[in-house]
Amino acid sequence: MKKRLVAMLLATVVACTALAGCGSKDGGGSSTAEDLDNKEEYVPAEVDADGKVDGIMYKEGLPLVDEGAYTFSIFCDDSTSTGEFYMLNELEKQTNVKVDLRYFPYENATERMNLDLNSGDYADVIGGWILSDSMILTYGVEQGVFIPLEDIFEEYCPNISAILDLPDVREKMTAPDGHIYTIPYVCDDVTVNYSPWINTRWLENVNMEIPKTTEEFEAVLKAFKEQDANGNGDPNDEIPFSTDPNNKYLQAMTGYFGVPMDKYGFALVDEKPVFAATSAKYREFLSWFNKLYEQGLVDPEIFTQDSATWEGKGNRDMYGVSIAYGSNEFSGIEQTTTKPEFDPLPVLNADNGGIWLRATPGNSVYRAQAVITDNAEHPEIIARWFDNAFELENGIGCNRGPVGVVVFPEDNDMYRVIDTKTLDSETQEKLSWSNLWPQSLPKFLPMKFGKEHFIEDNPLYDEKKNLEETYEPYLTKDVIPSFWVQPDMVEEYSEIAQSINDYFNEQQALFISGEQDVDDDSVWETYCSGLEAMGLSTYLEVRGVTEVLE
Ligand SMILES: [Ca+2]
Repeated sequence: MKKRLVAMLLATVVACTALAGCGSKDGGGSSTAEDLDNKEEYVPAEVDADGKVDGIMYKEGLPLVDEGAYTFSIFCDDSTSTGEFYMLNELEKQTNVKVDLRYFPYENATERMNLDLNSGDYADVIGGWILSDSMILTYGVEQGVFIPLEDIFEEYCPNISAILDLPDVREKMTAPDGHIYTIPYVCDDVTVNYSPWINTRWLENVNMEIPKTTEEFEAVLKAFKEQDANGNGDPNDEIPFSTDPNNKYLQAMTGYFGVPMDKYGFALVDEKPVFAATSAKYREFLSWFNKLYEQGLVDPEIFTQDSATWEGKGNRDMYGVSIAYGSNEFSGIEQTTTKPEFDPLPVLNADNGGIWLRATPGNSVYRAQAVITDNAEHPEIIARWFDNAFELENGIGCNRGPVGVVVFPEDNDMYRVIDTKTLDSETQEKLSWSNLWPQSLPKFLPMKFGKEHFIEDNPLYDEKKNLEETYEPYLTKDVIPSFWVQPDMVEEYSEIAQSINDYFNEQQALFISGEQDVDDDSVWETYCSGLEAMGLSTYLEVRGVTEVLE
């Protein structure tokens, strides 16, 4: 469950980096850098004789307020099977602050957030993977709906300030107008996020080895389709290849042809970012993958199914290969101490230039994860509430489970993590990762803390570690660089980025499914000129990418 949620989160954040998520296009016209920096200076209030700021918040220590004195609302995308988040209740006990949490599944949350923002009836905090850089720019820099936080952090938030002082963090968090609009979310991260996983039991059943080239891969998929690979007696219920509907990552396989691409069509070639969505190599990938599709080797619902359908088929042992963050997301096989049936599909054609895009350098700074809006009364209470959530033992609670219940301090700053399977099933569920904390919201543990300070009673087999080790020799050295759009370009860029991204995805589906013939030069030309007509040159200029790969 843990890995599965991380998966969803990571996928979506990548999406948010360039995606223009905002529905509002009437943000007051174009702005210049000068007229943007006229936000009211934050003036810290006096502290009264009770040690309270504004007569409500204790400036230091816990609780933050007197009982019943303050409630704020958080809107985010998330889910919980119990209807509660364990650590939110713990934080309420510590701070006396009540949280009115409004959460929606990722699929519906963006639409709901846009409705709220347009109506003016939005929450005090908006957070999660539904936020994006362009929303920070539109609603923060341009409109002032999201408020600048740097002075509040400076005045009241020692933990957040320490996080901002970590290498590169403050720089990445600071918007082009010099303000910080979000609560920082800094964490250890994986070098490979979404990748194909192959069923080794099926391979044994069809008597084949793990494929190493695109030709061998095709032969394996054919064997999966033609034989009773899952061994249930029915030779026709196998689906050789599928992918996570929310994180398809199909274009990543252009790396097998030498161009490791991200979901926006950017790639690193000789470690330099280029736009590759009109390149011959991407076209070669599409043509290859269309042939797999035409032979019935690809899930016919790949472009239409939702997560539940994908998981359902995986749980019924119908998938030979699927792209996913972790194999248990779709296999339904519970993680144990031993290796699961699924292995990482190696980077194909590795002996012939096959390469994979490095997702992160091993850690990530998420700068569009939680904002405080101008509807919030006493934003400093909210900032301190997050600051308290970032205290070490609260961070442990949000990441692994509450201290004293799941995690126990030992000597030398070490913490023992018990096997939660030893607890009764109700407690297990209450303390499962997705019920600890809205995992789409910022949380914090010092870098590598889990690796260096946790002693696991029952360490689960780490398939992501196996994946990372398998891929490391074939990963790009760098990652696609992040960027901020200059304030005067925000509106224009948002619209262009949204249309280009939608078009890129639509066209990819049409080419793969064969509704458009990728091998027809005039069709390909029309696709390429479609991108140009949408403002590709402006899009690339804003992102500082100068090369369009041919
Ligand atoms: Ca079968």
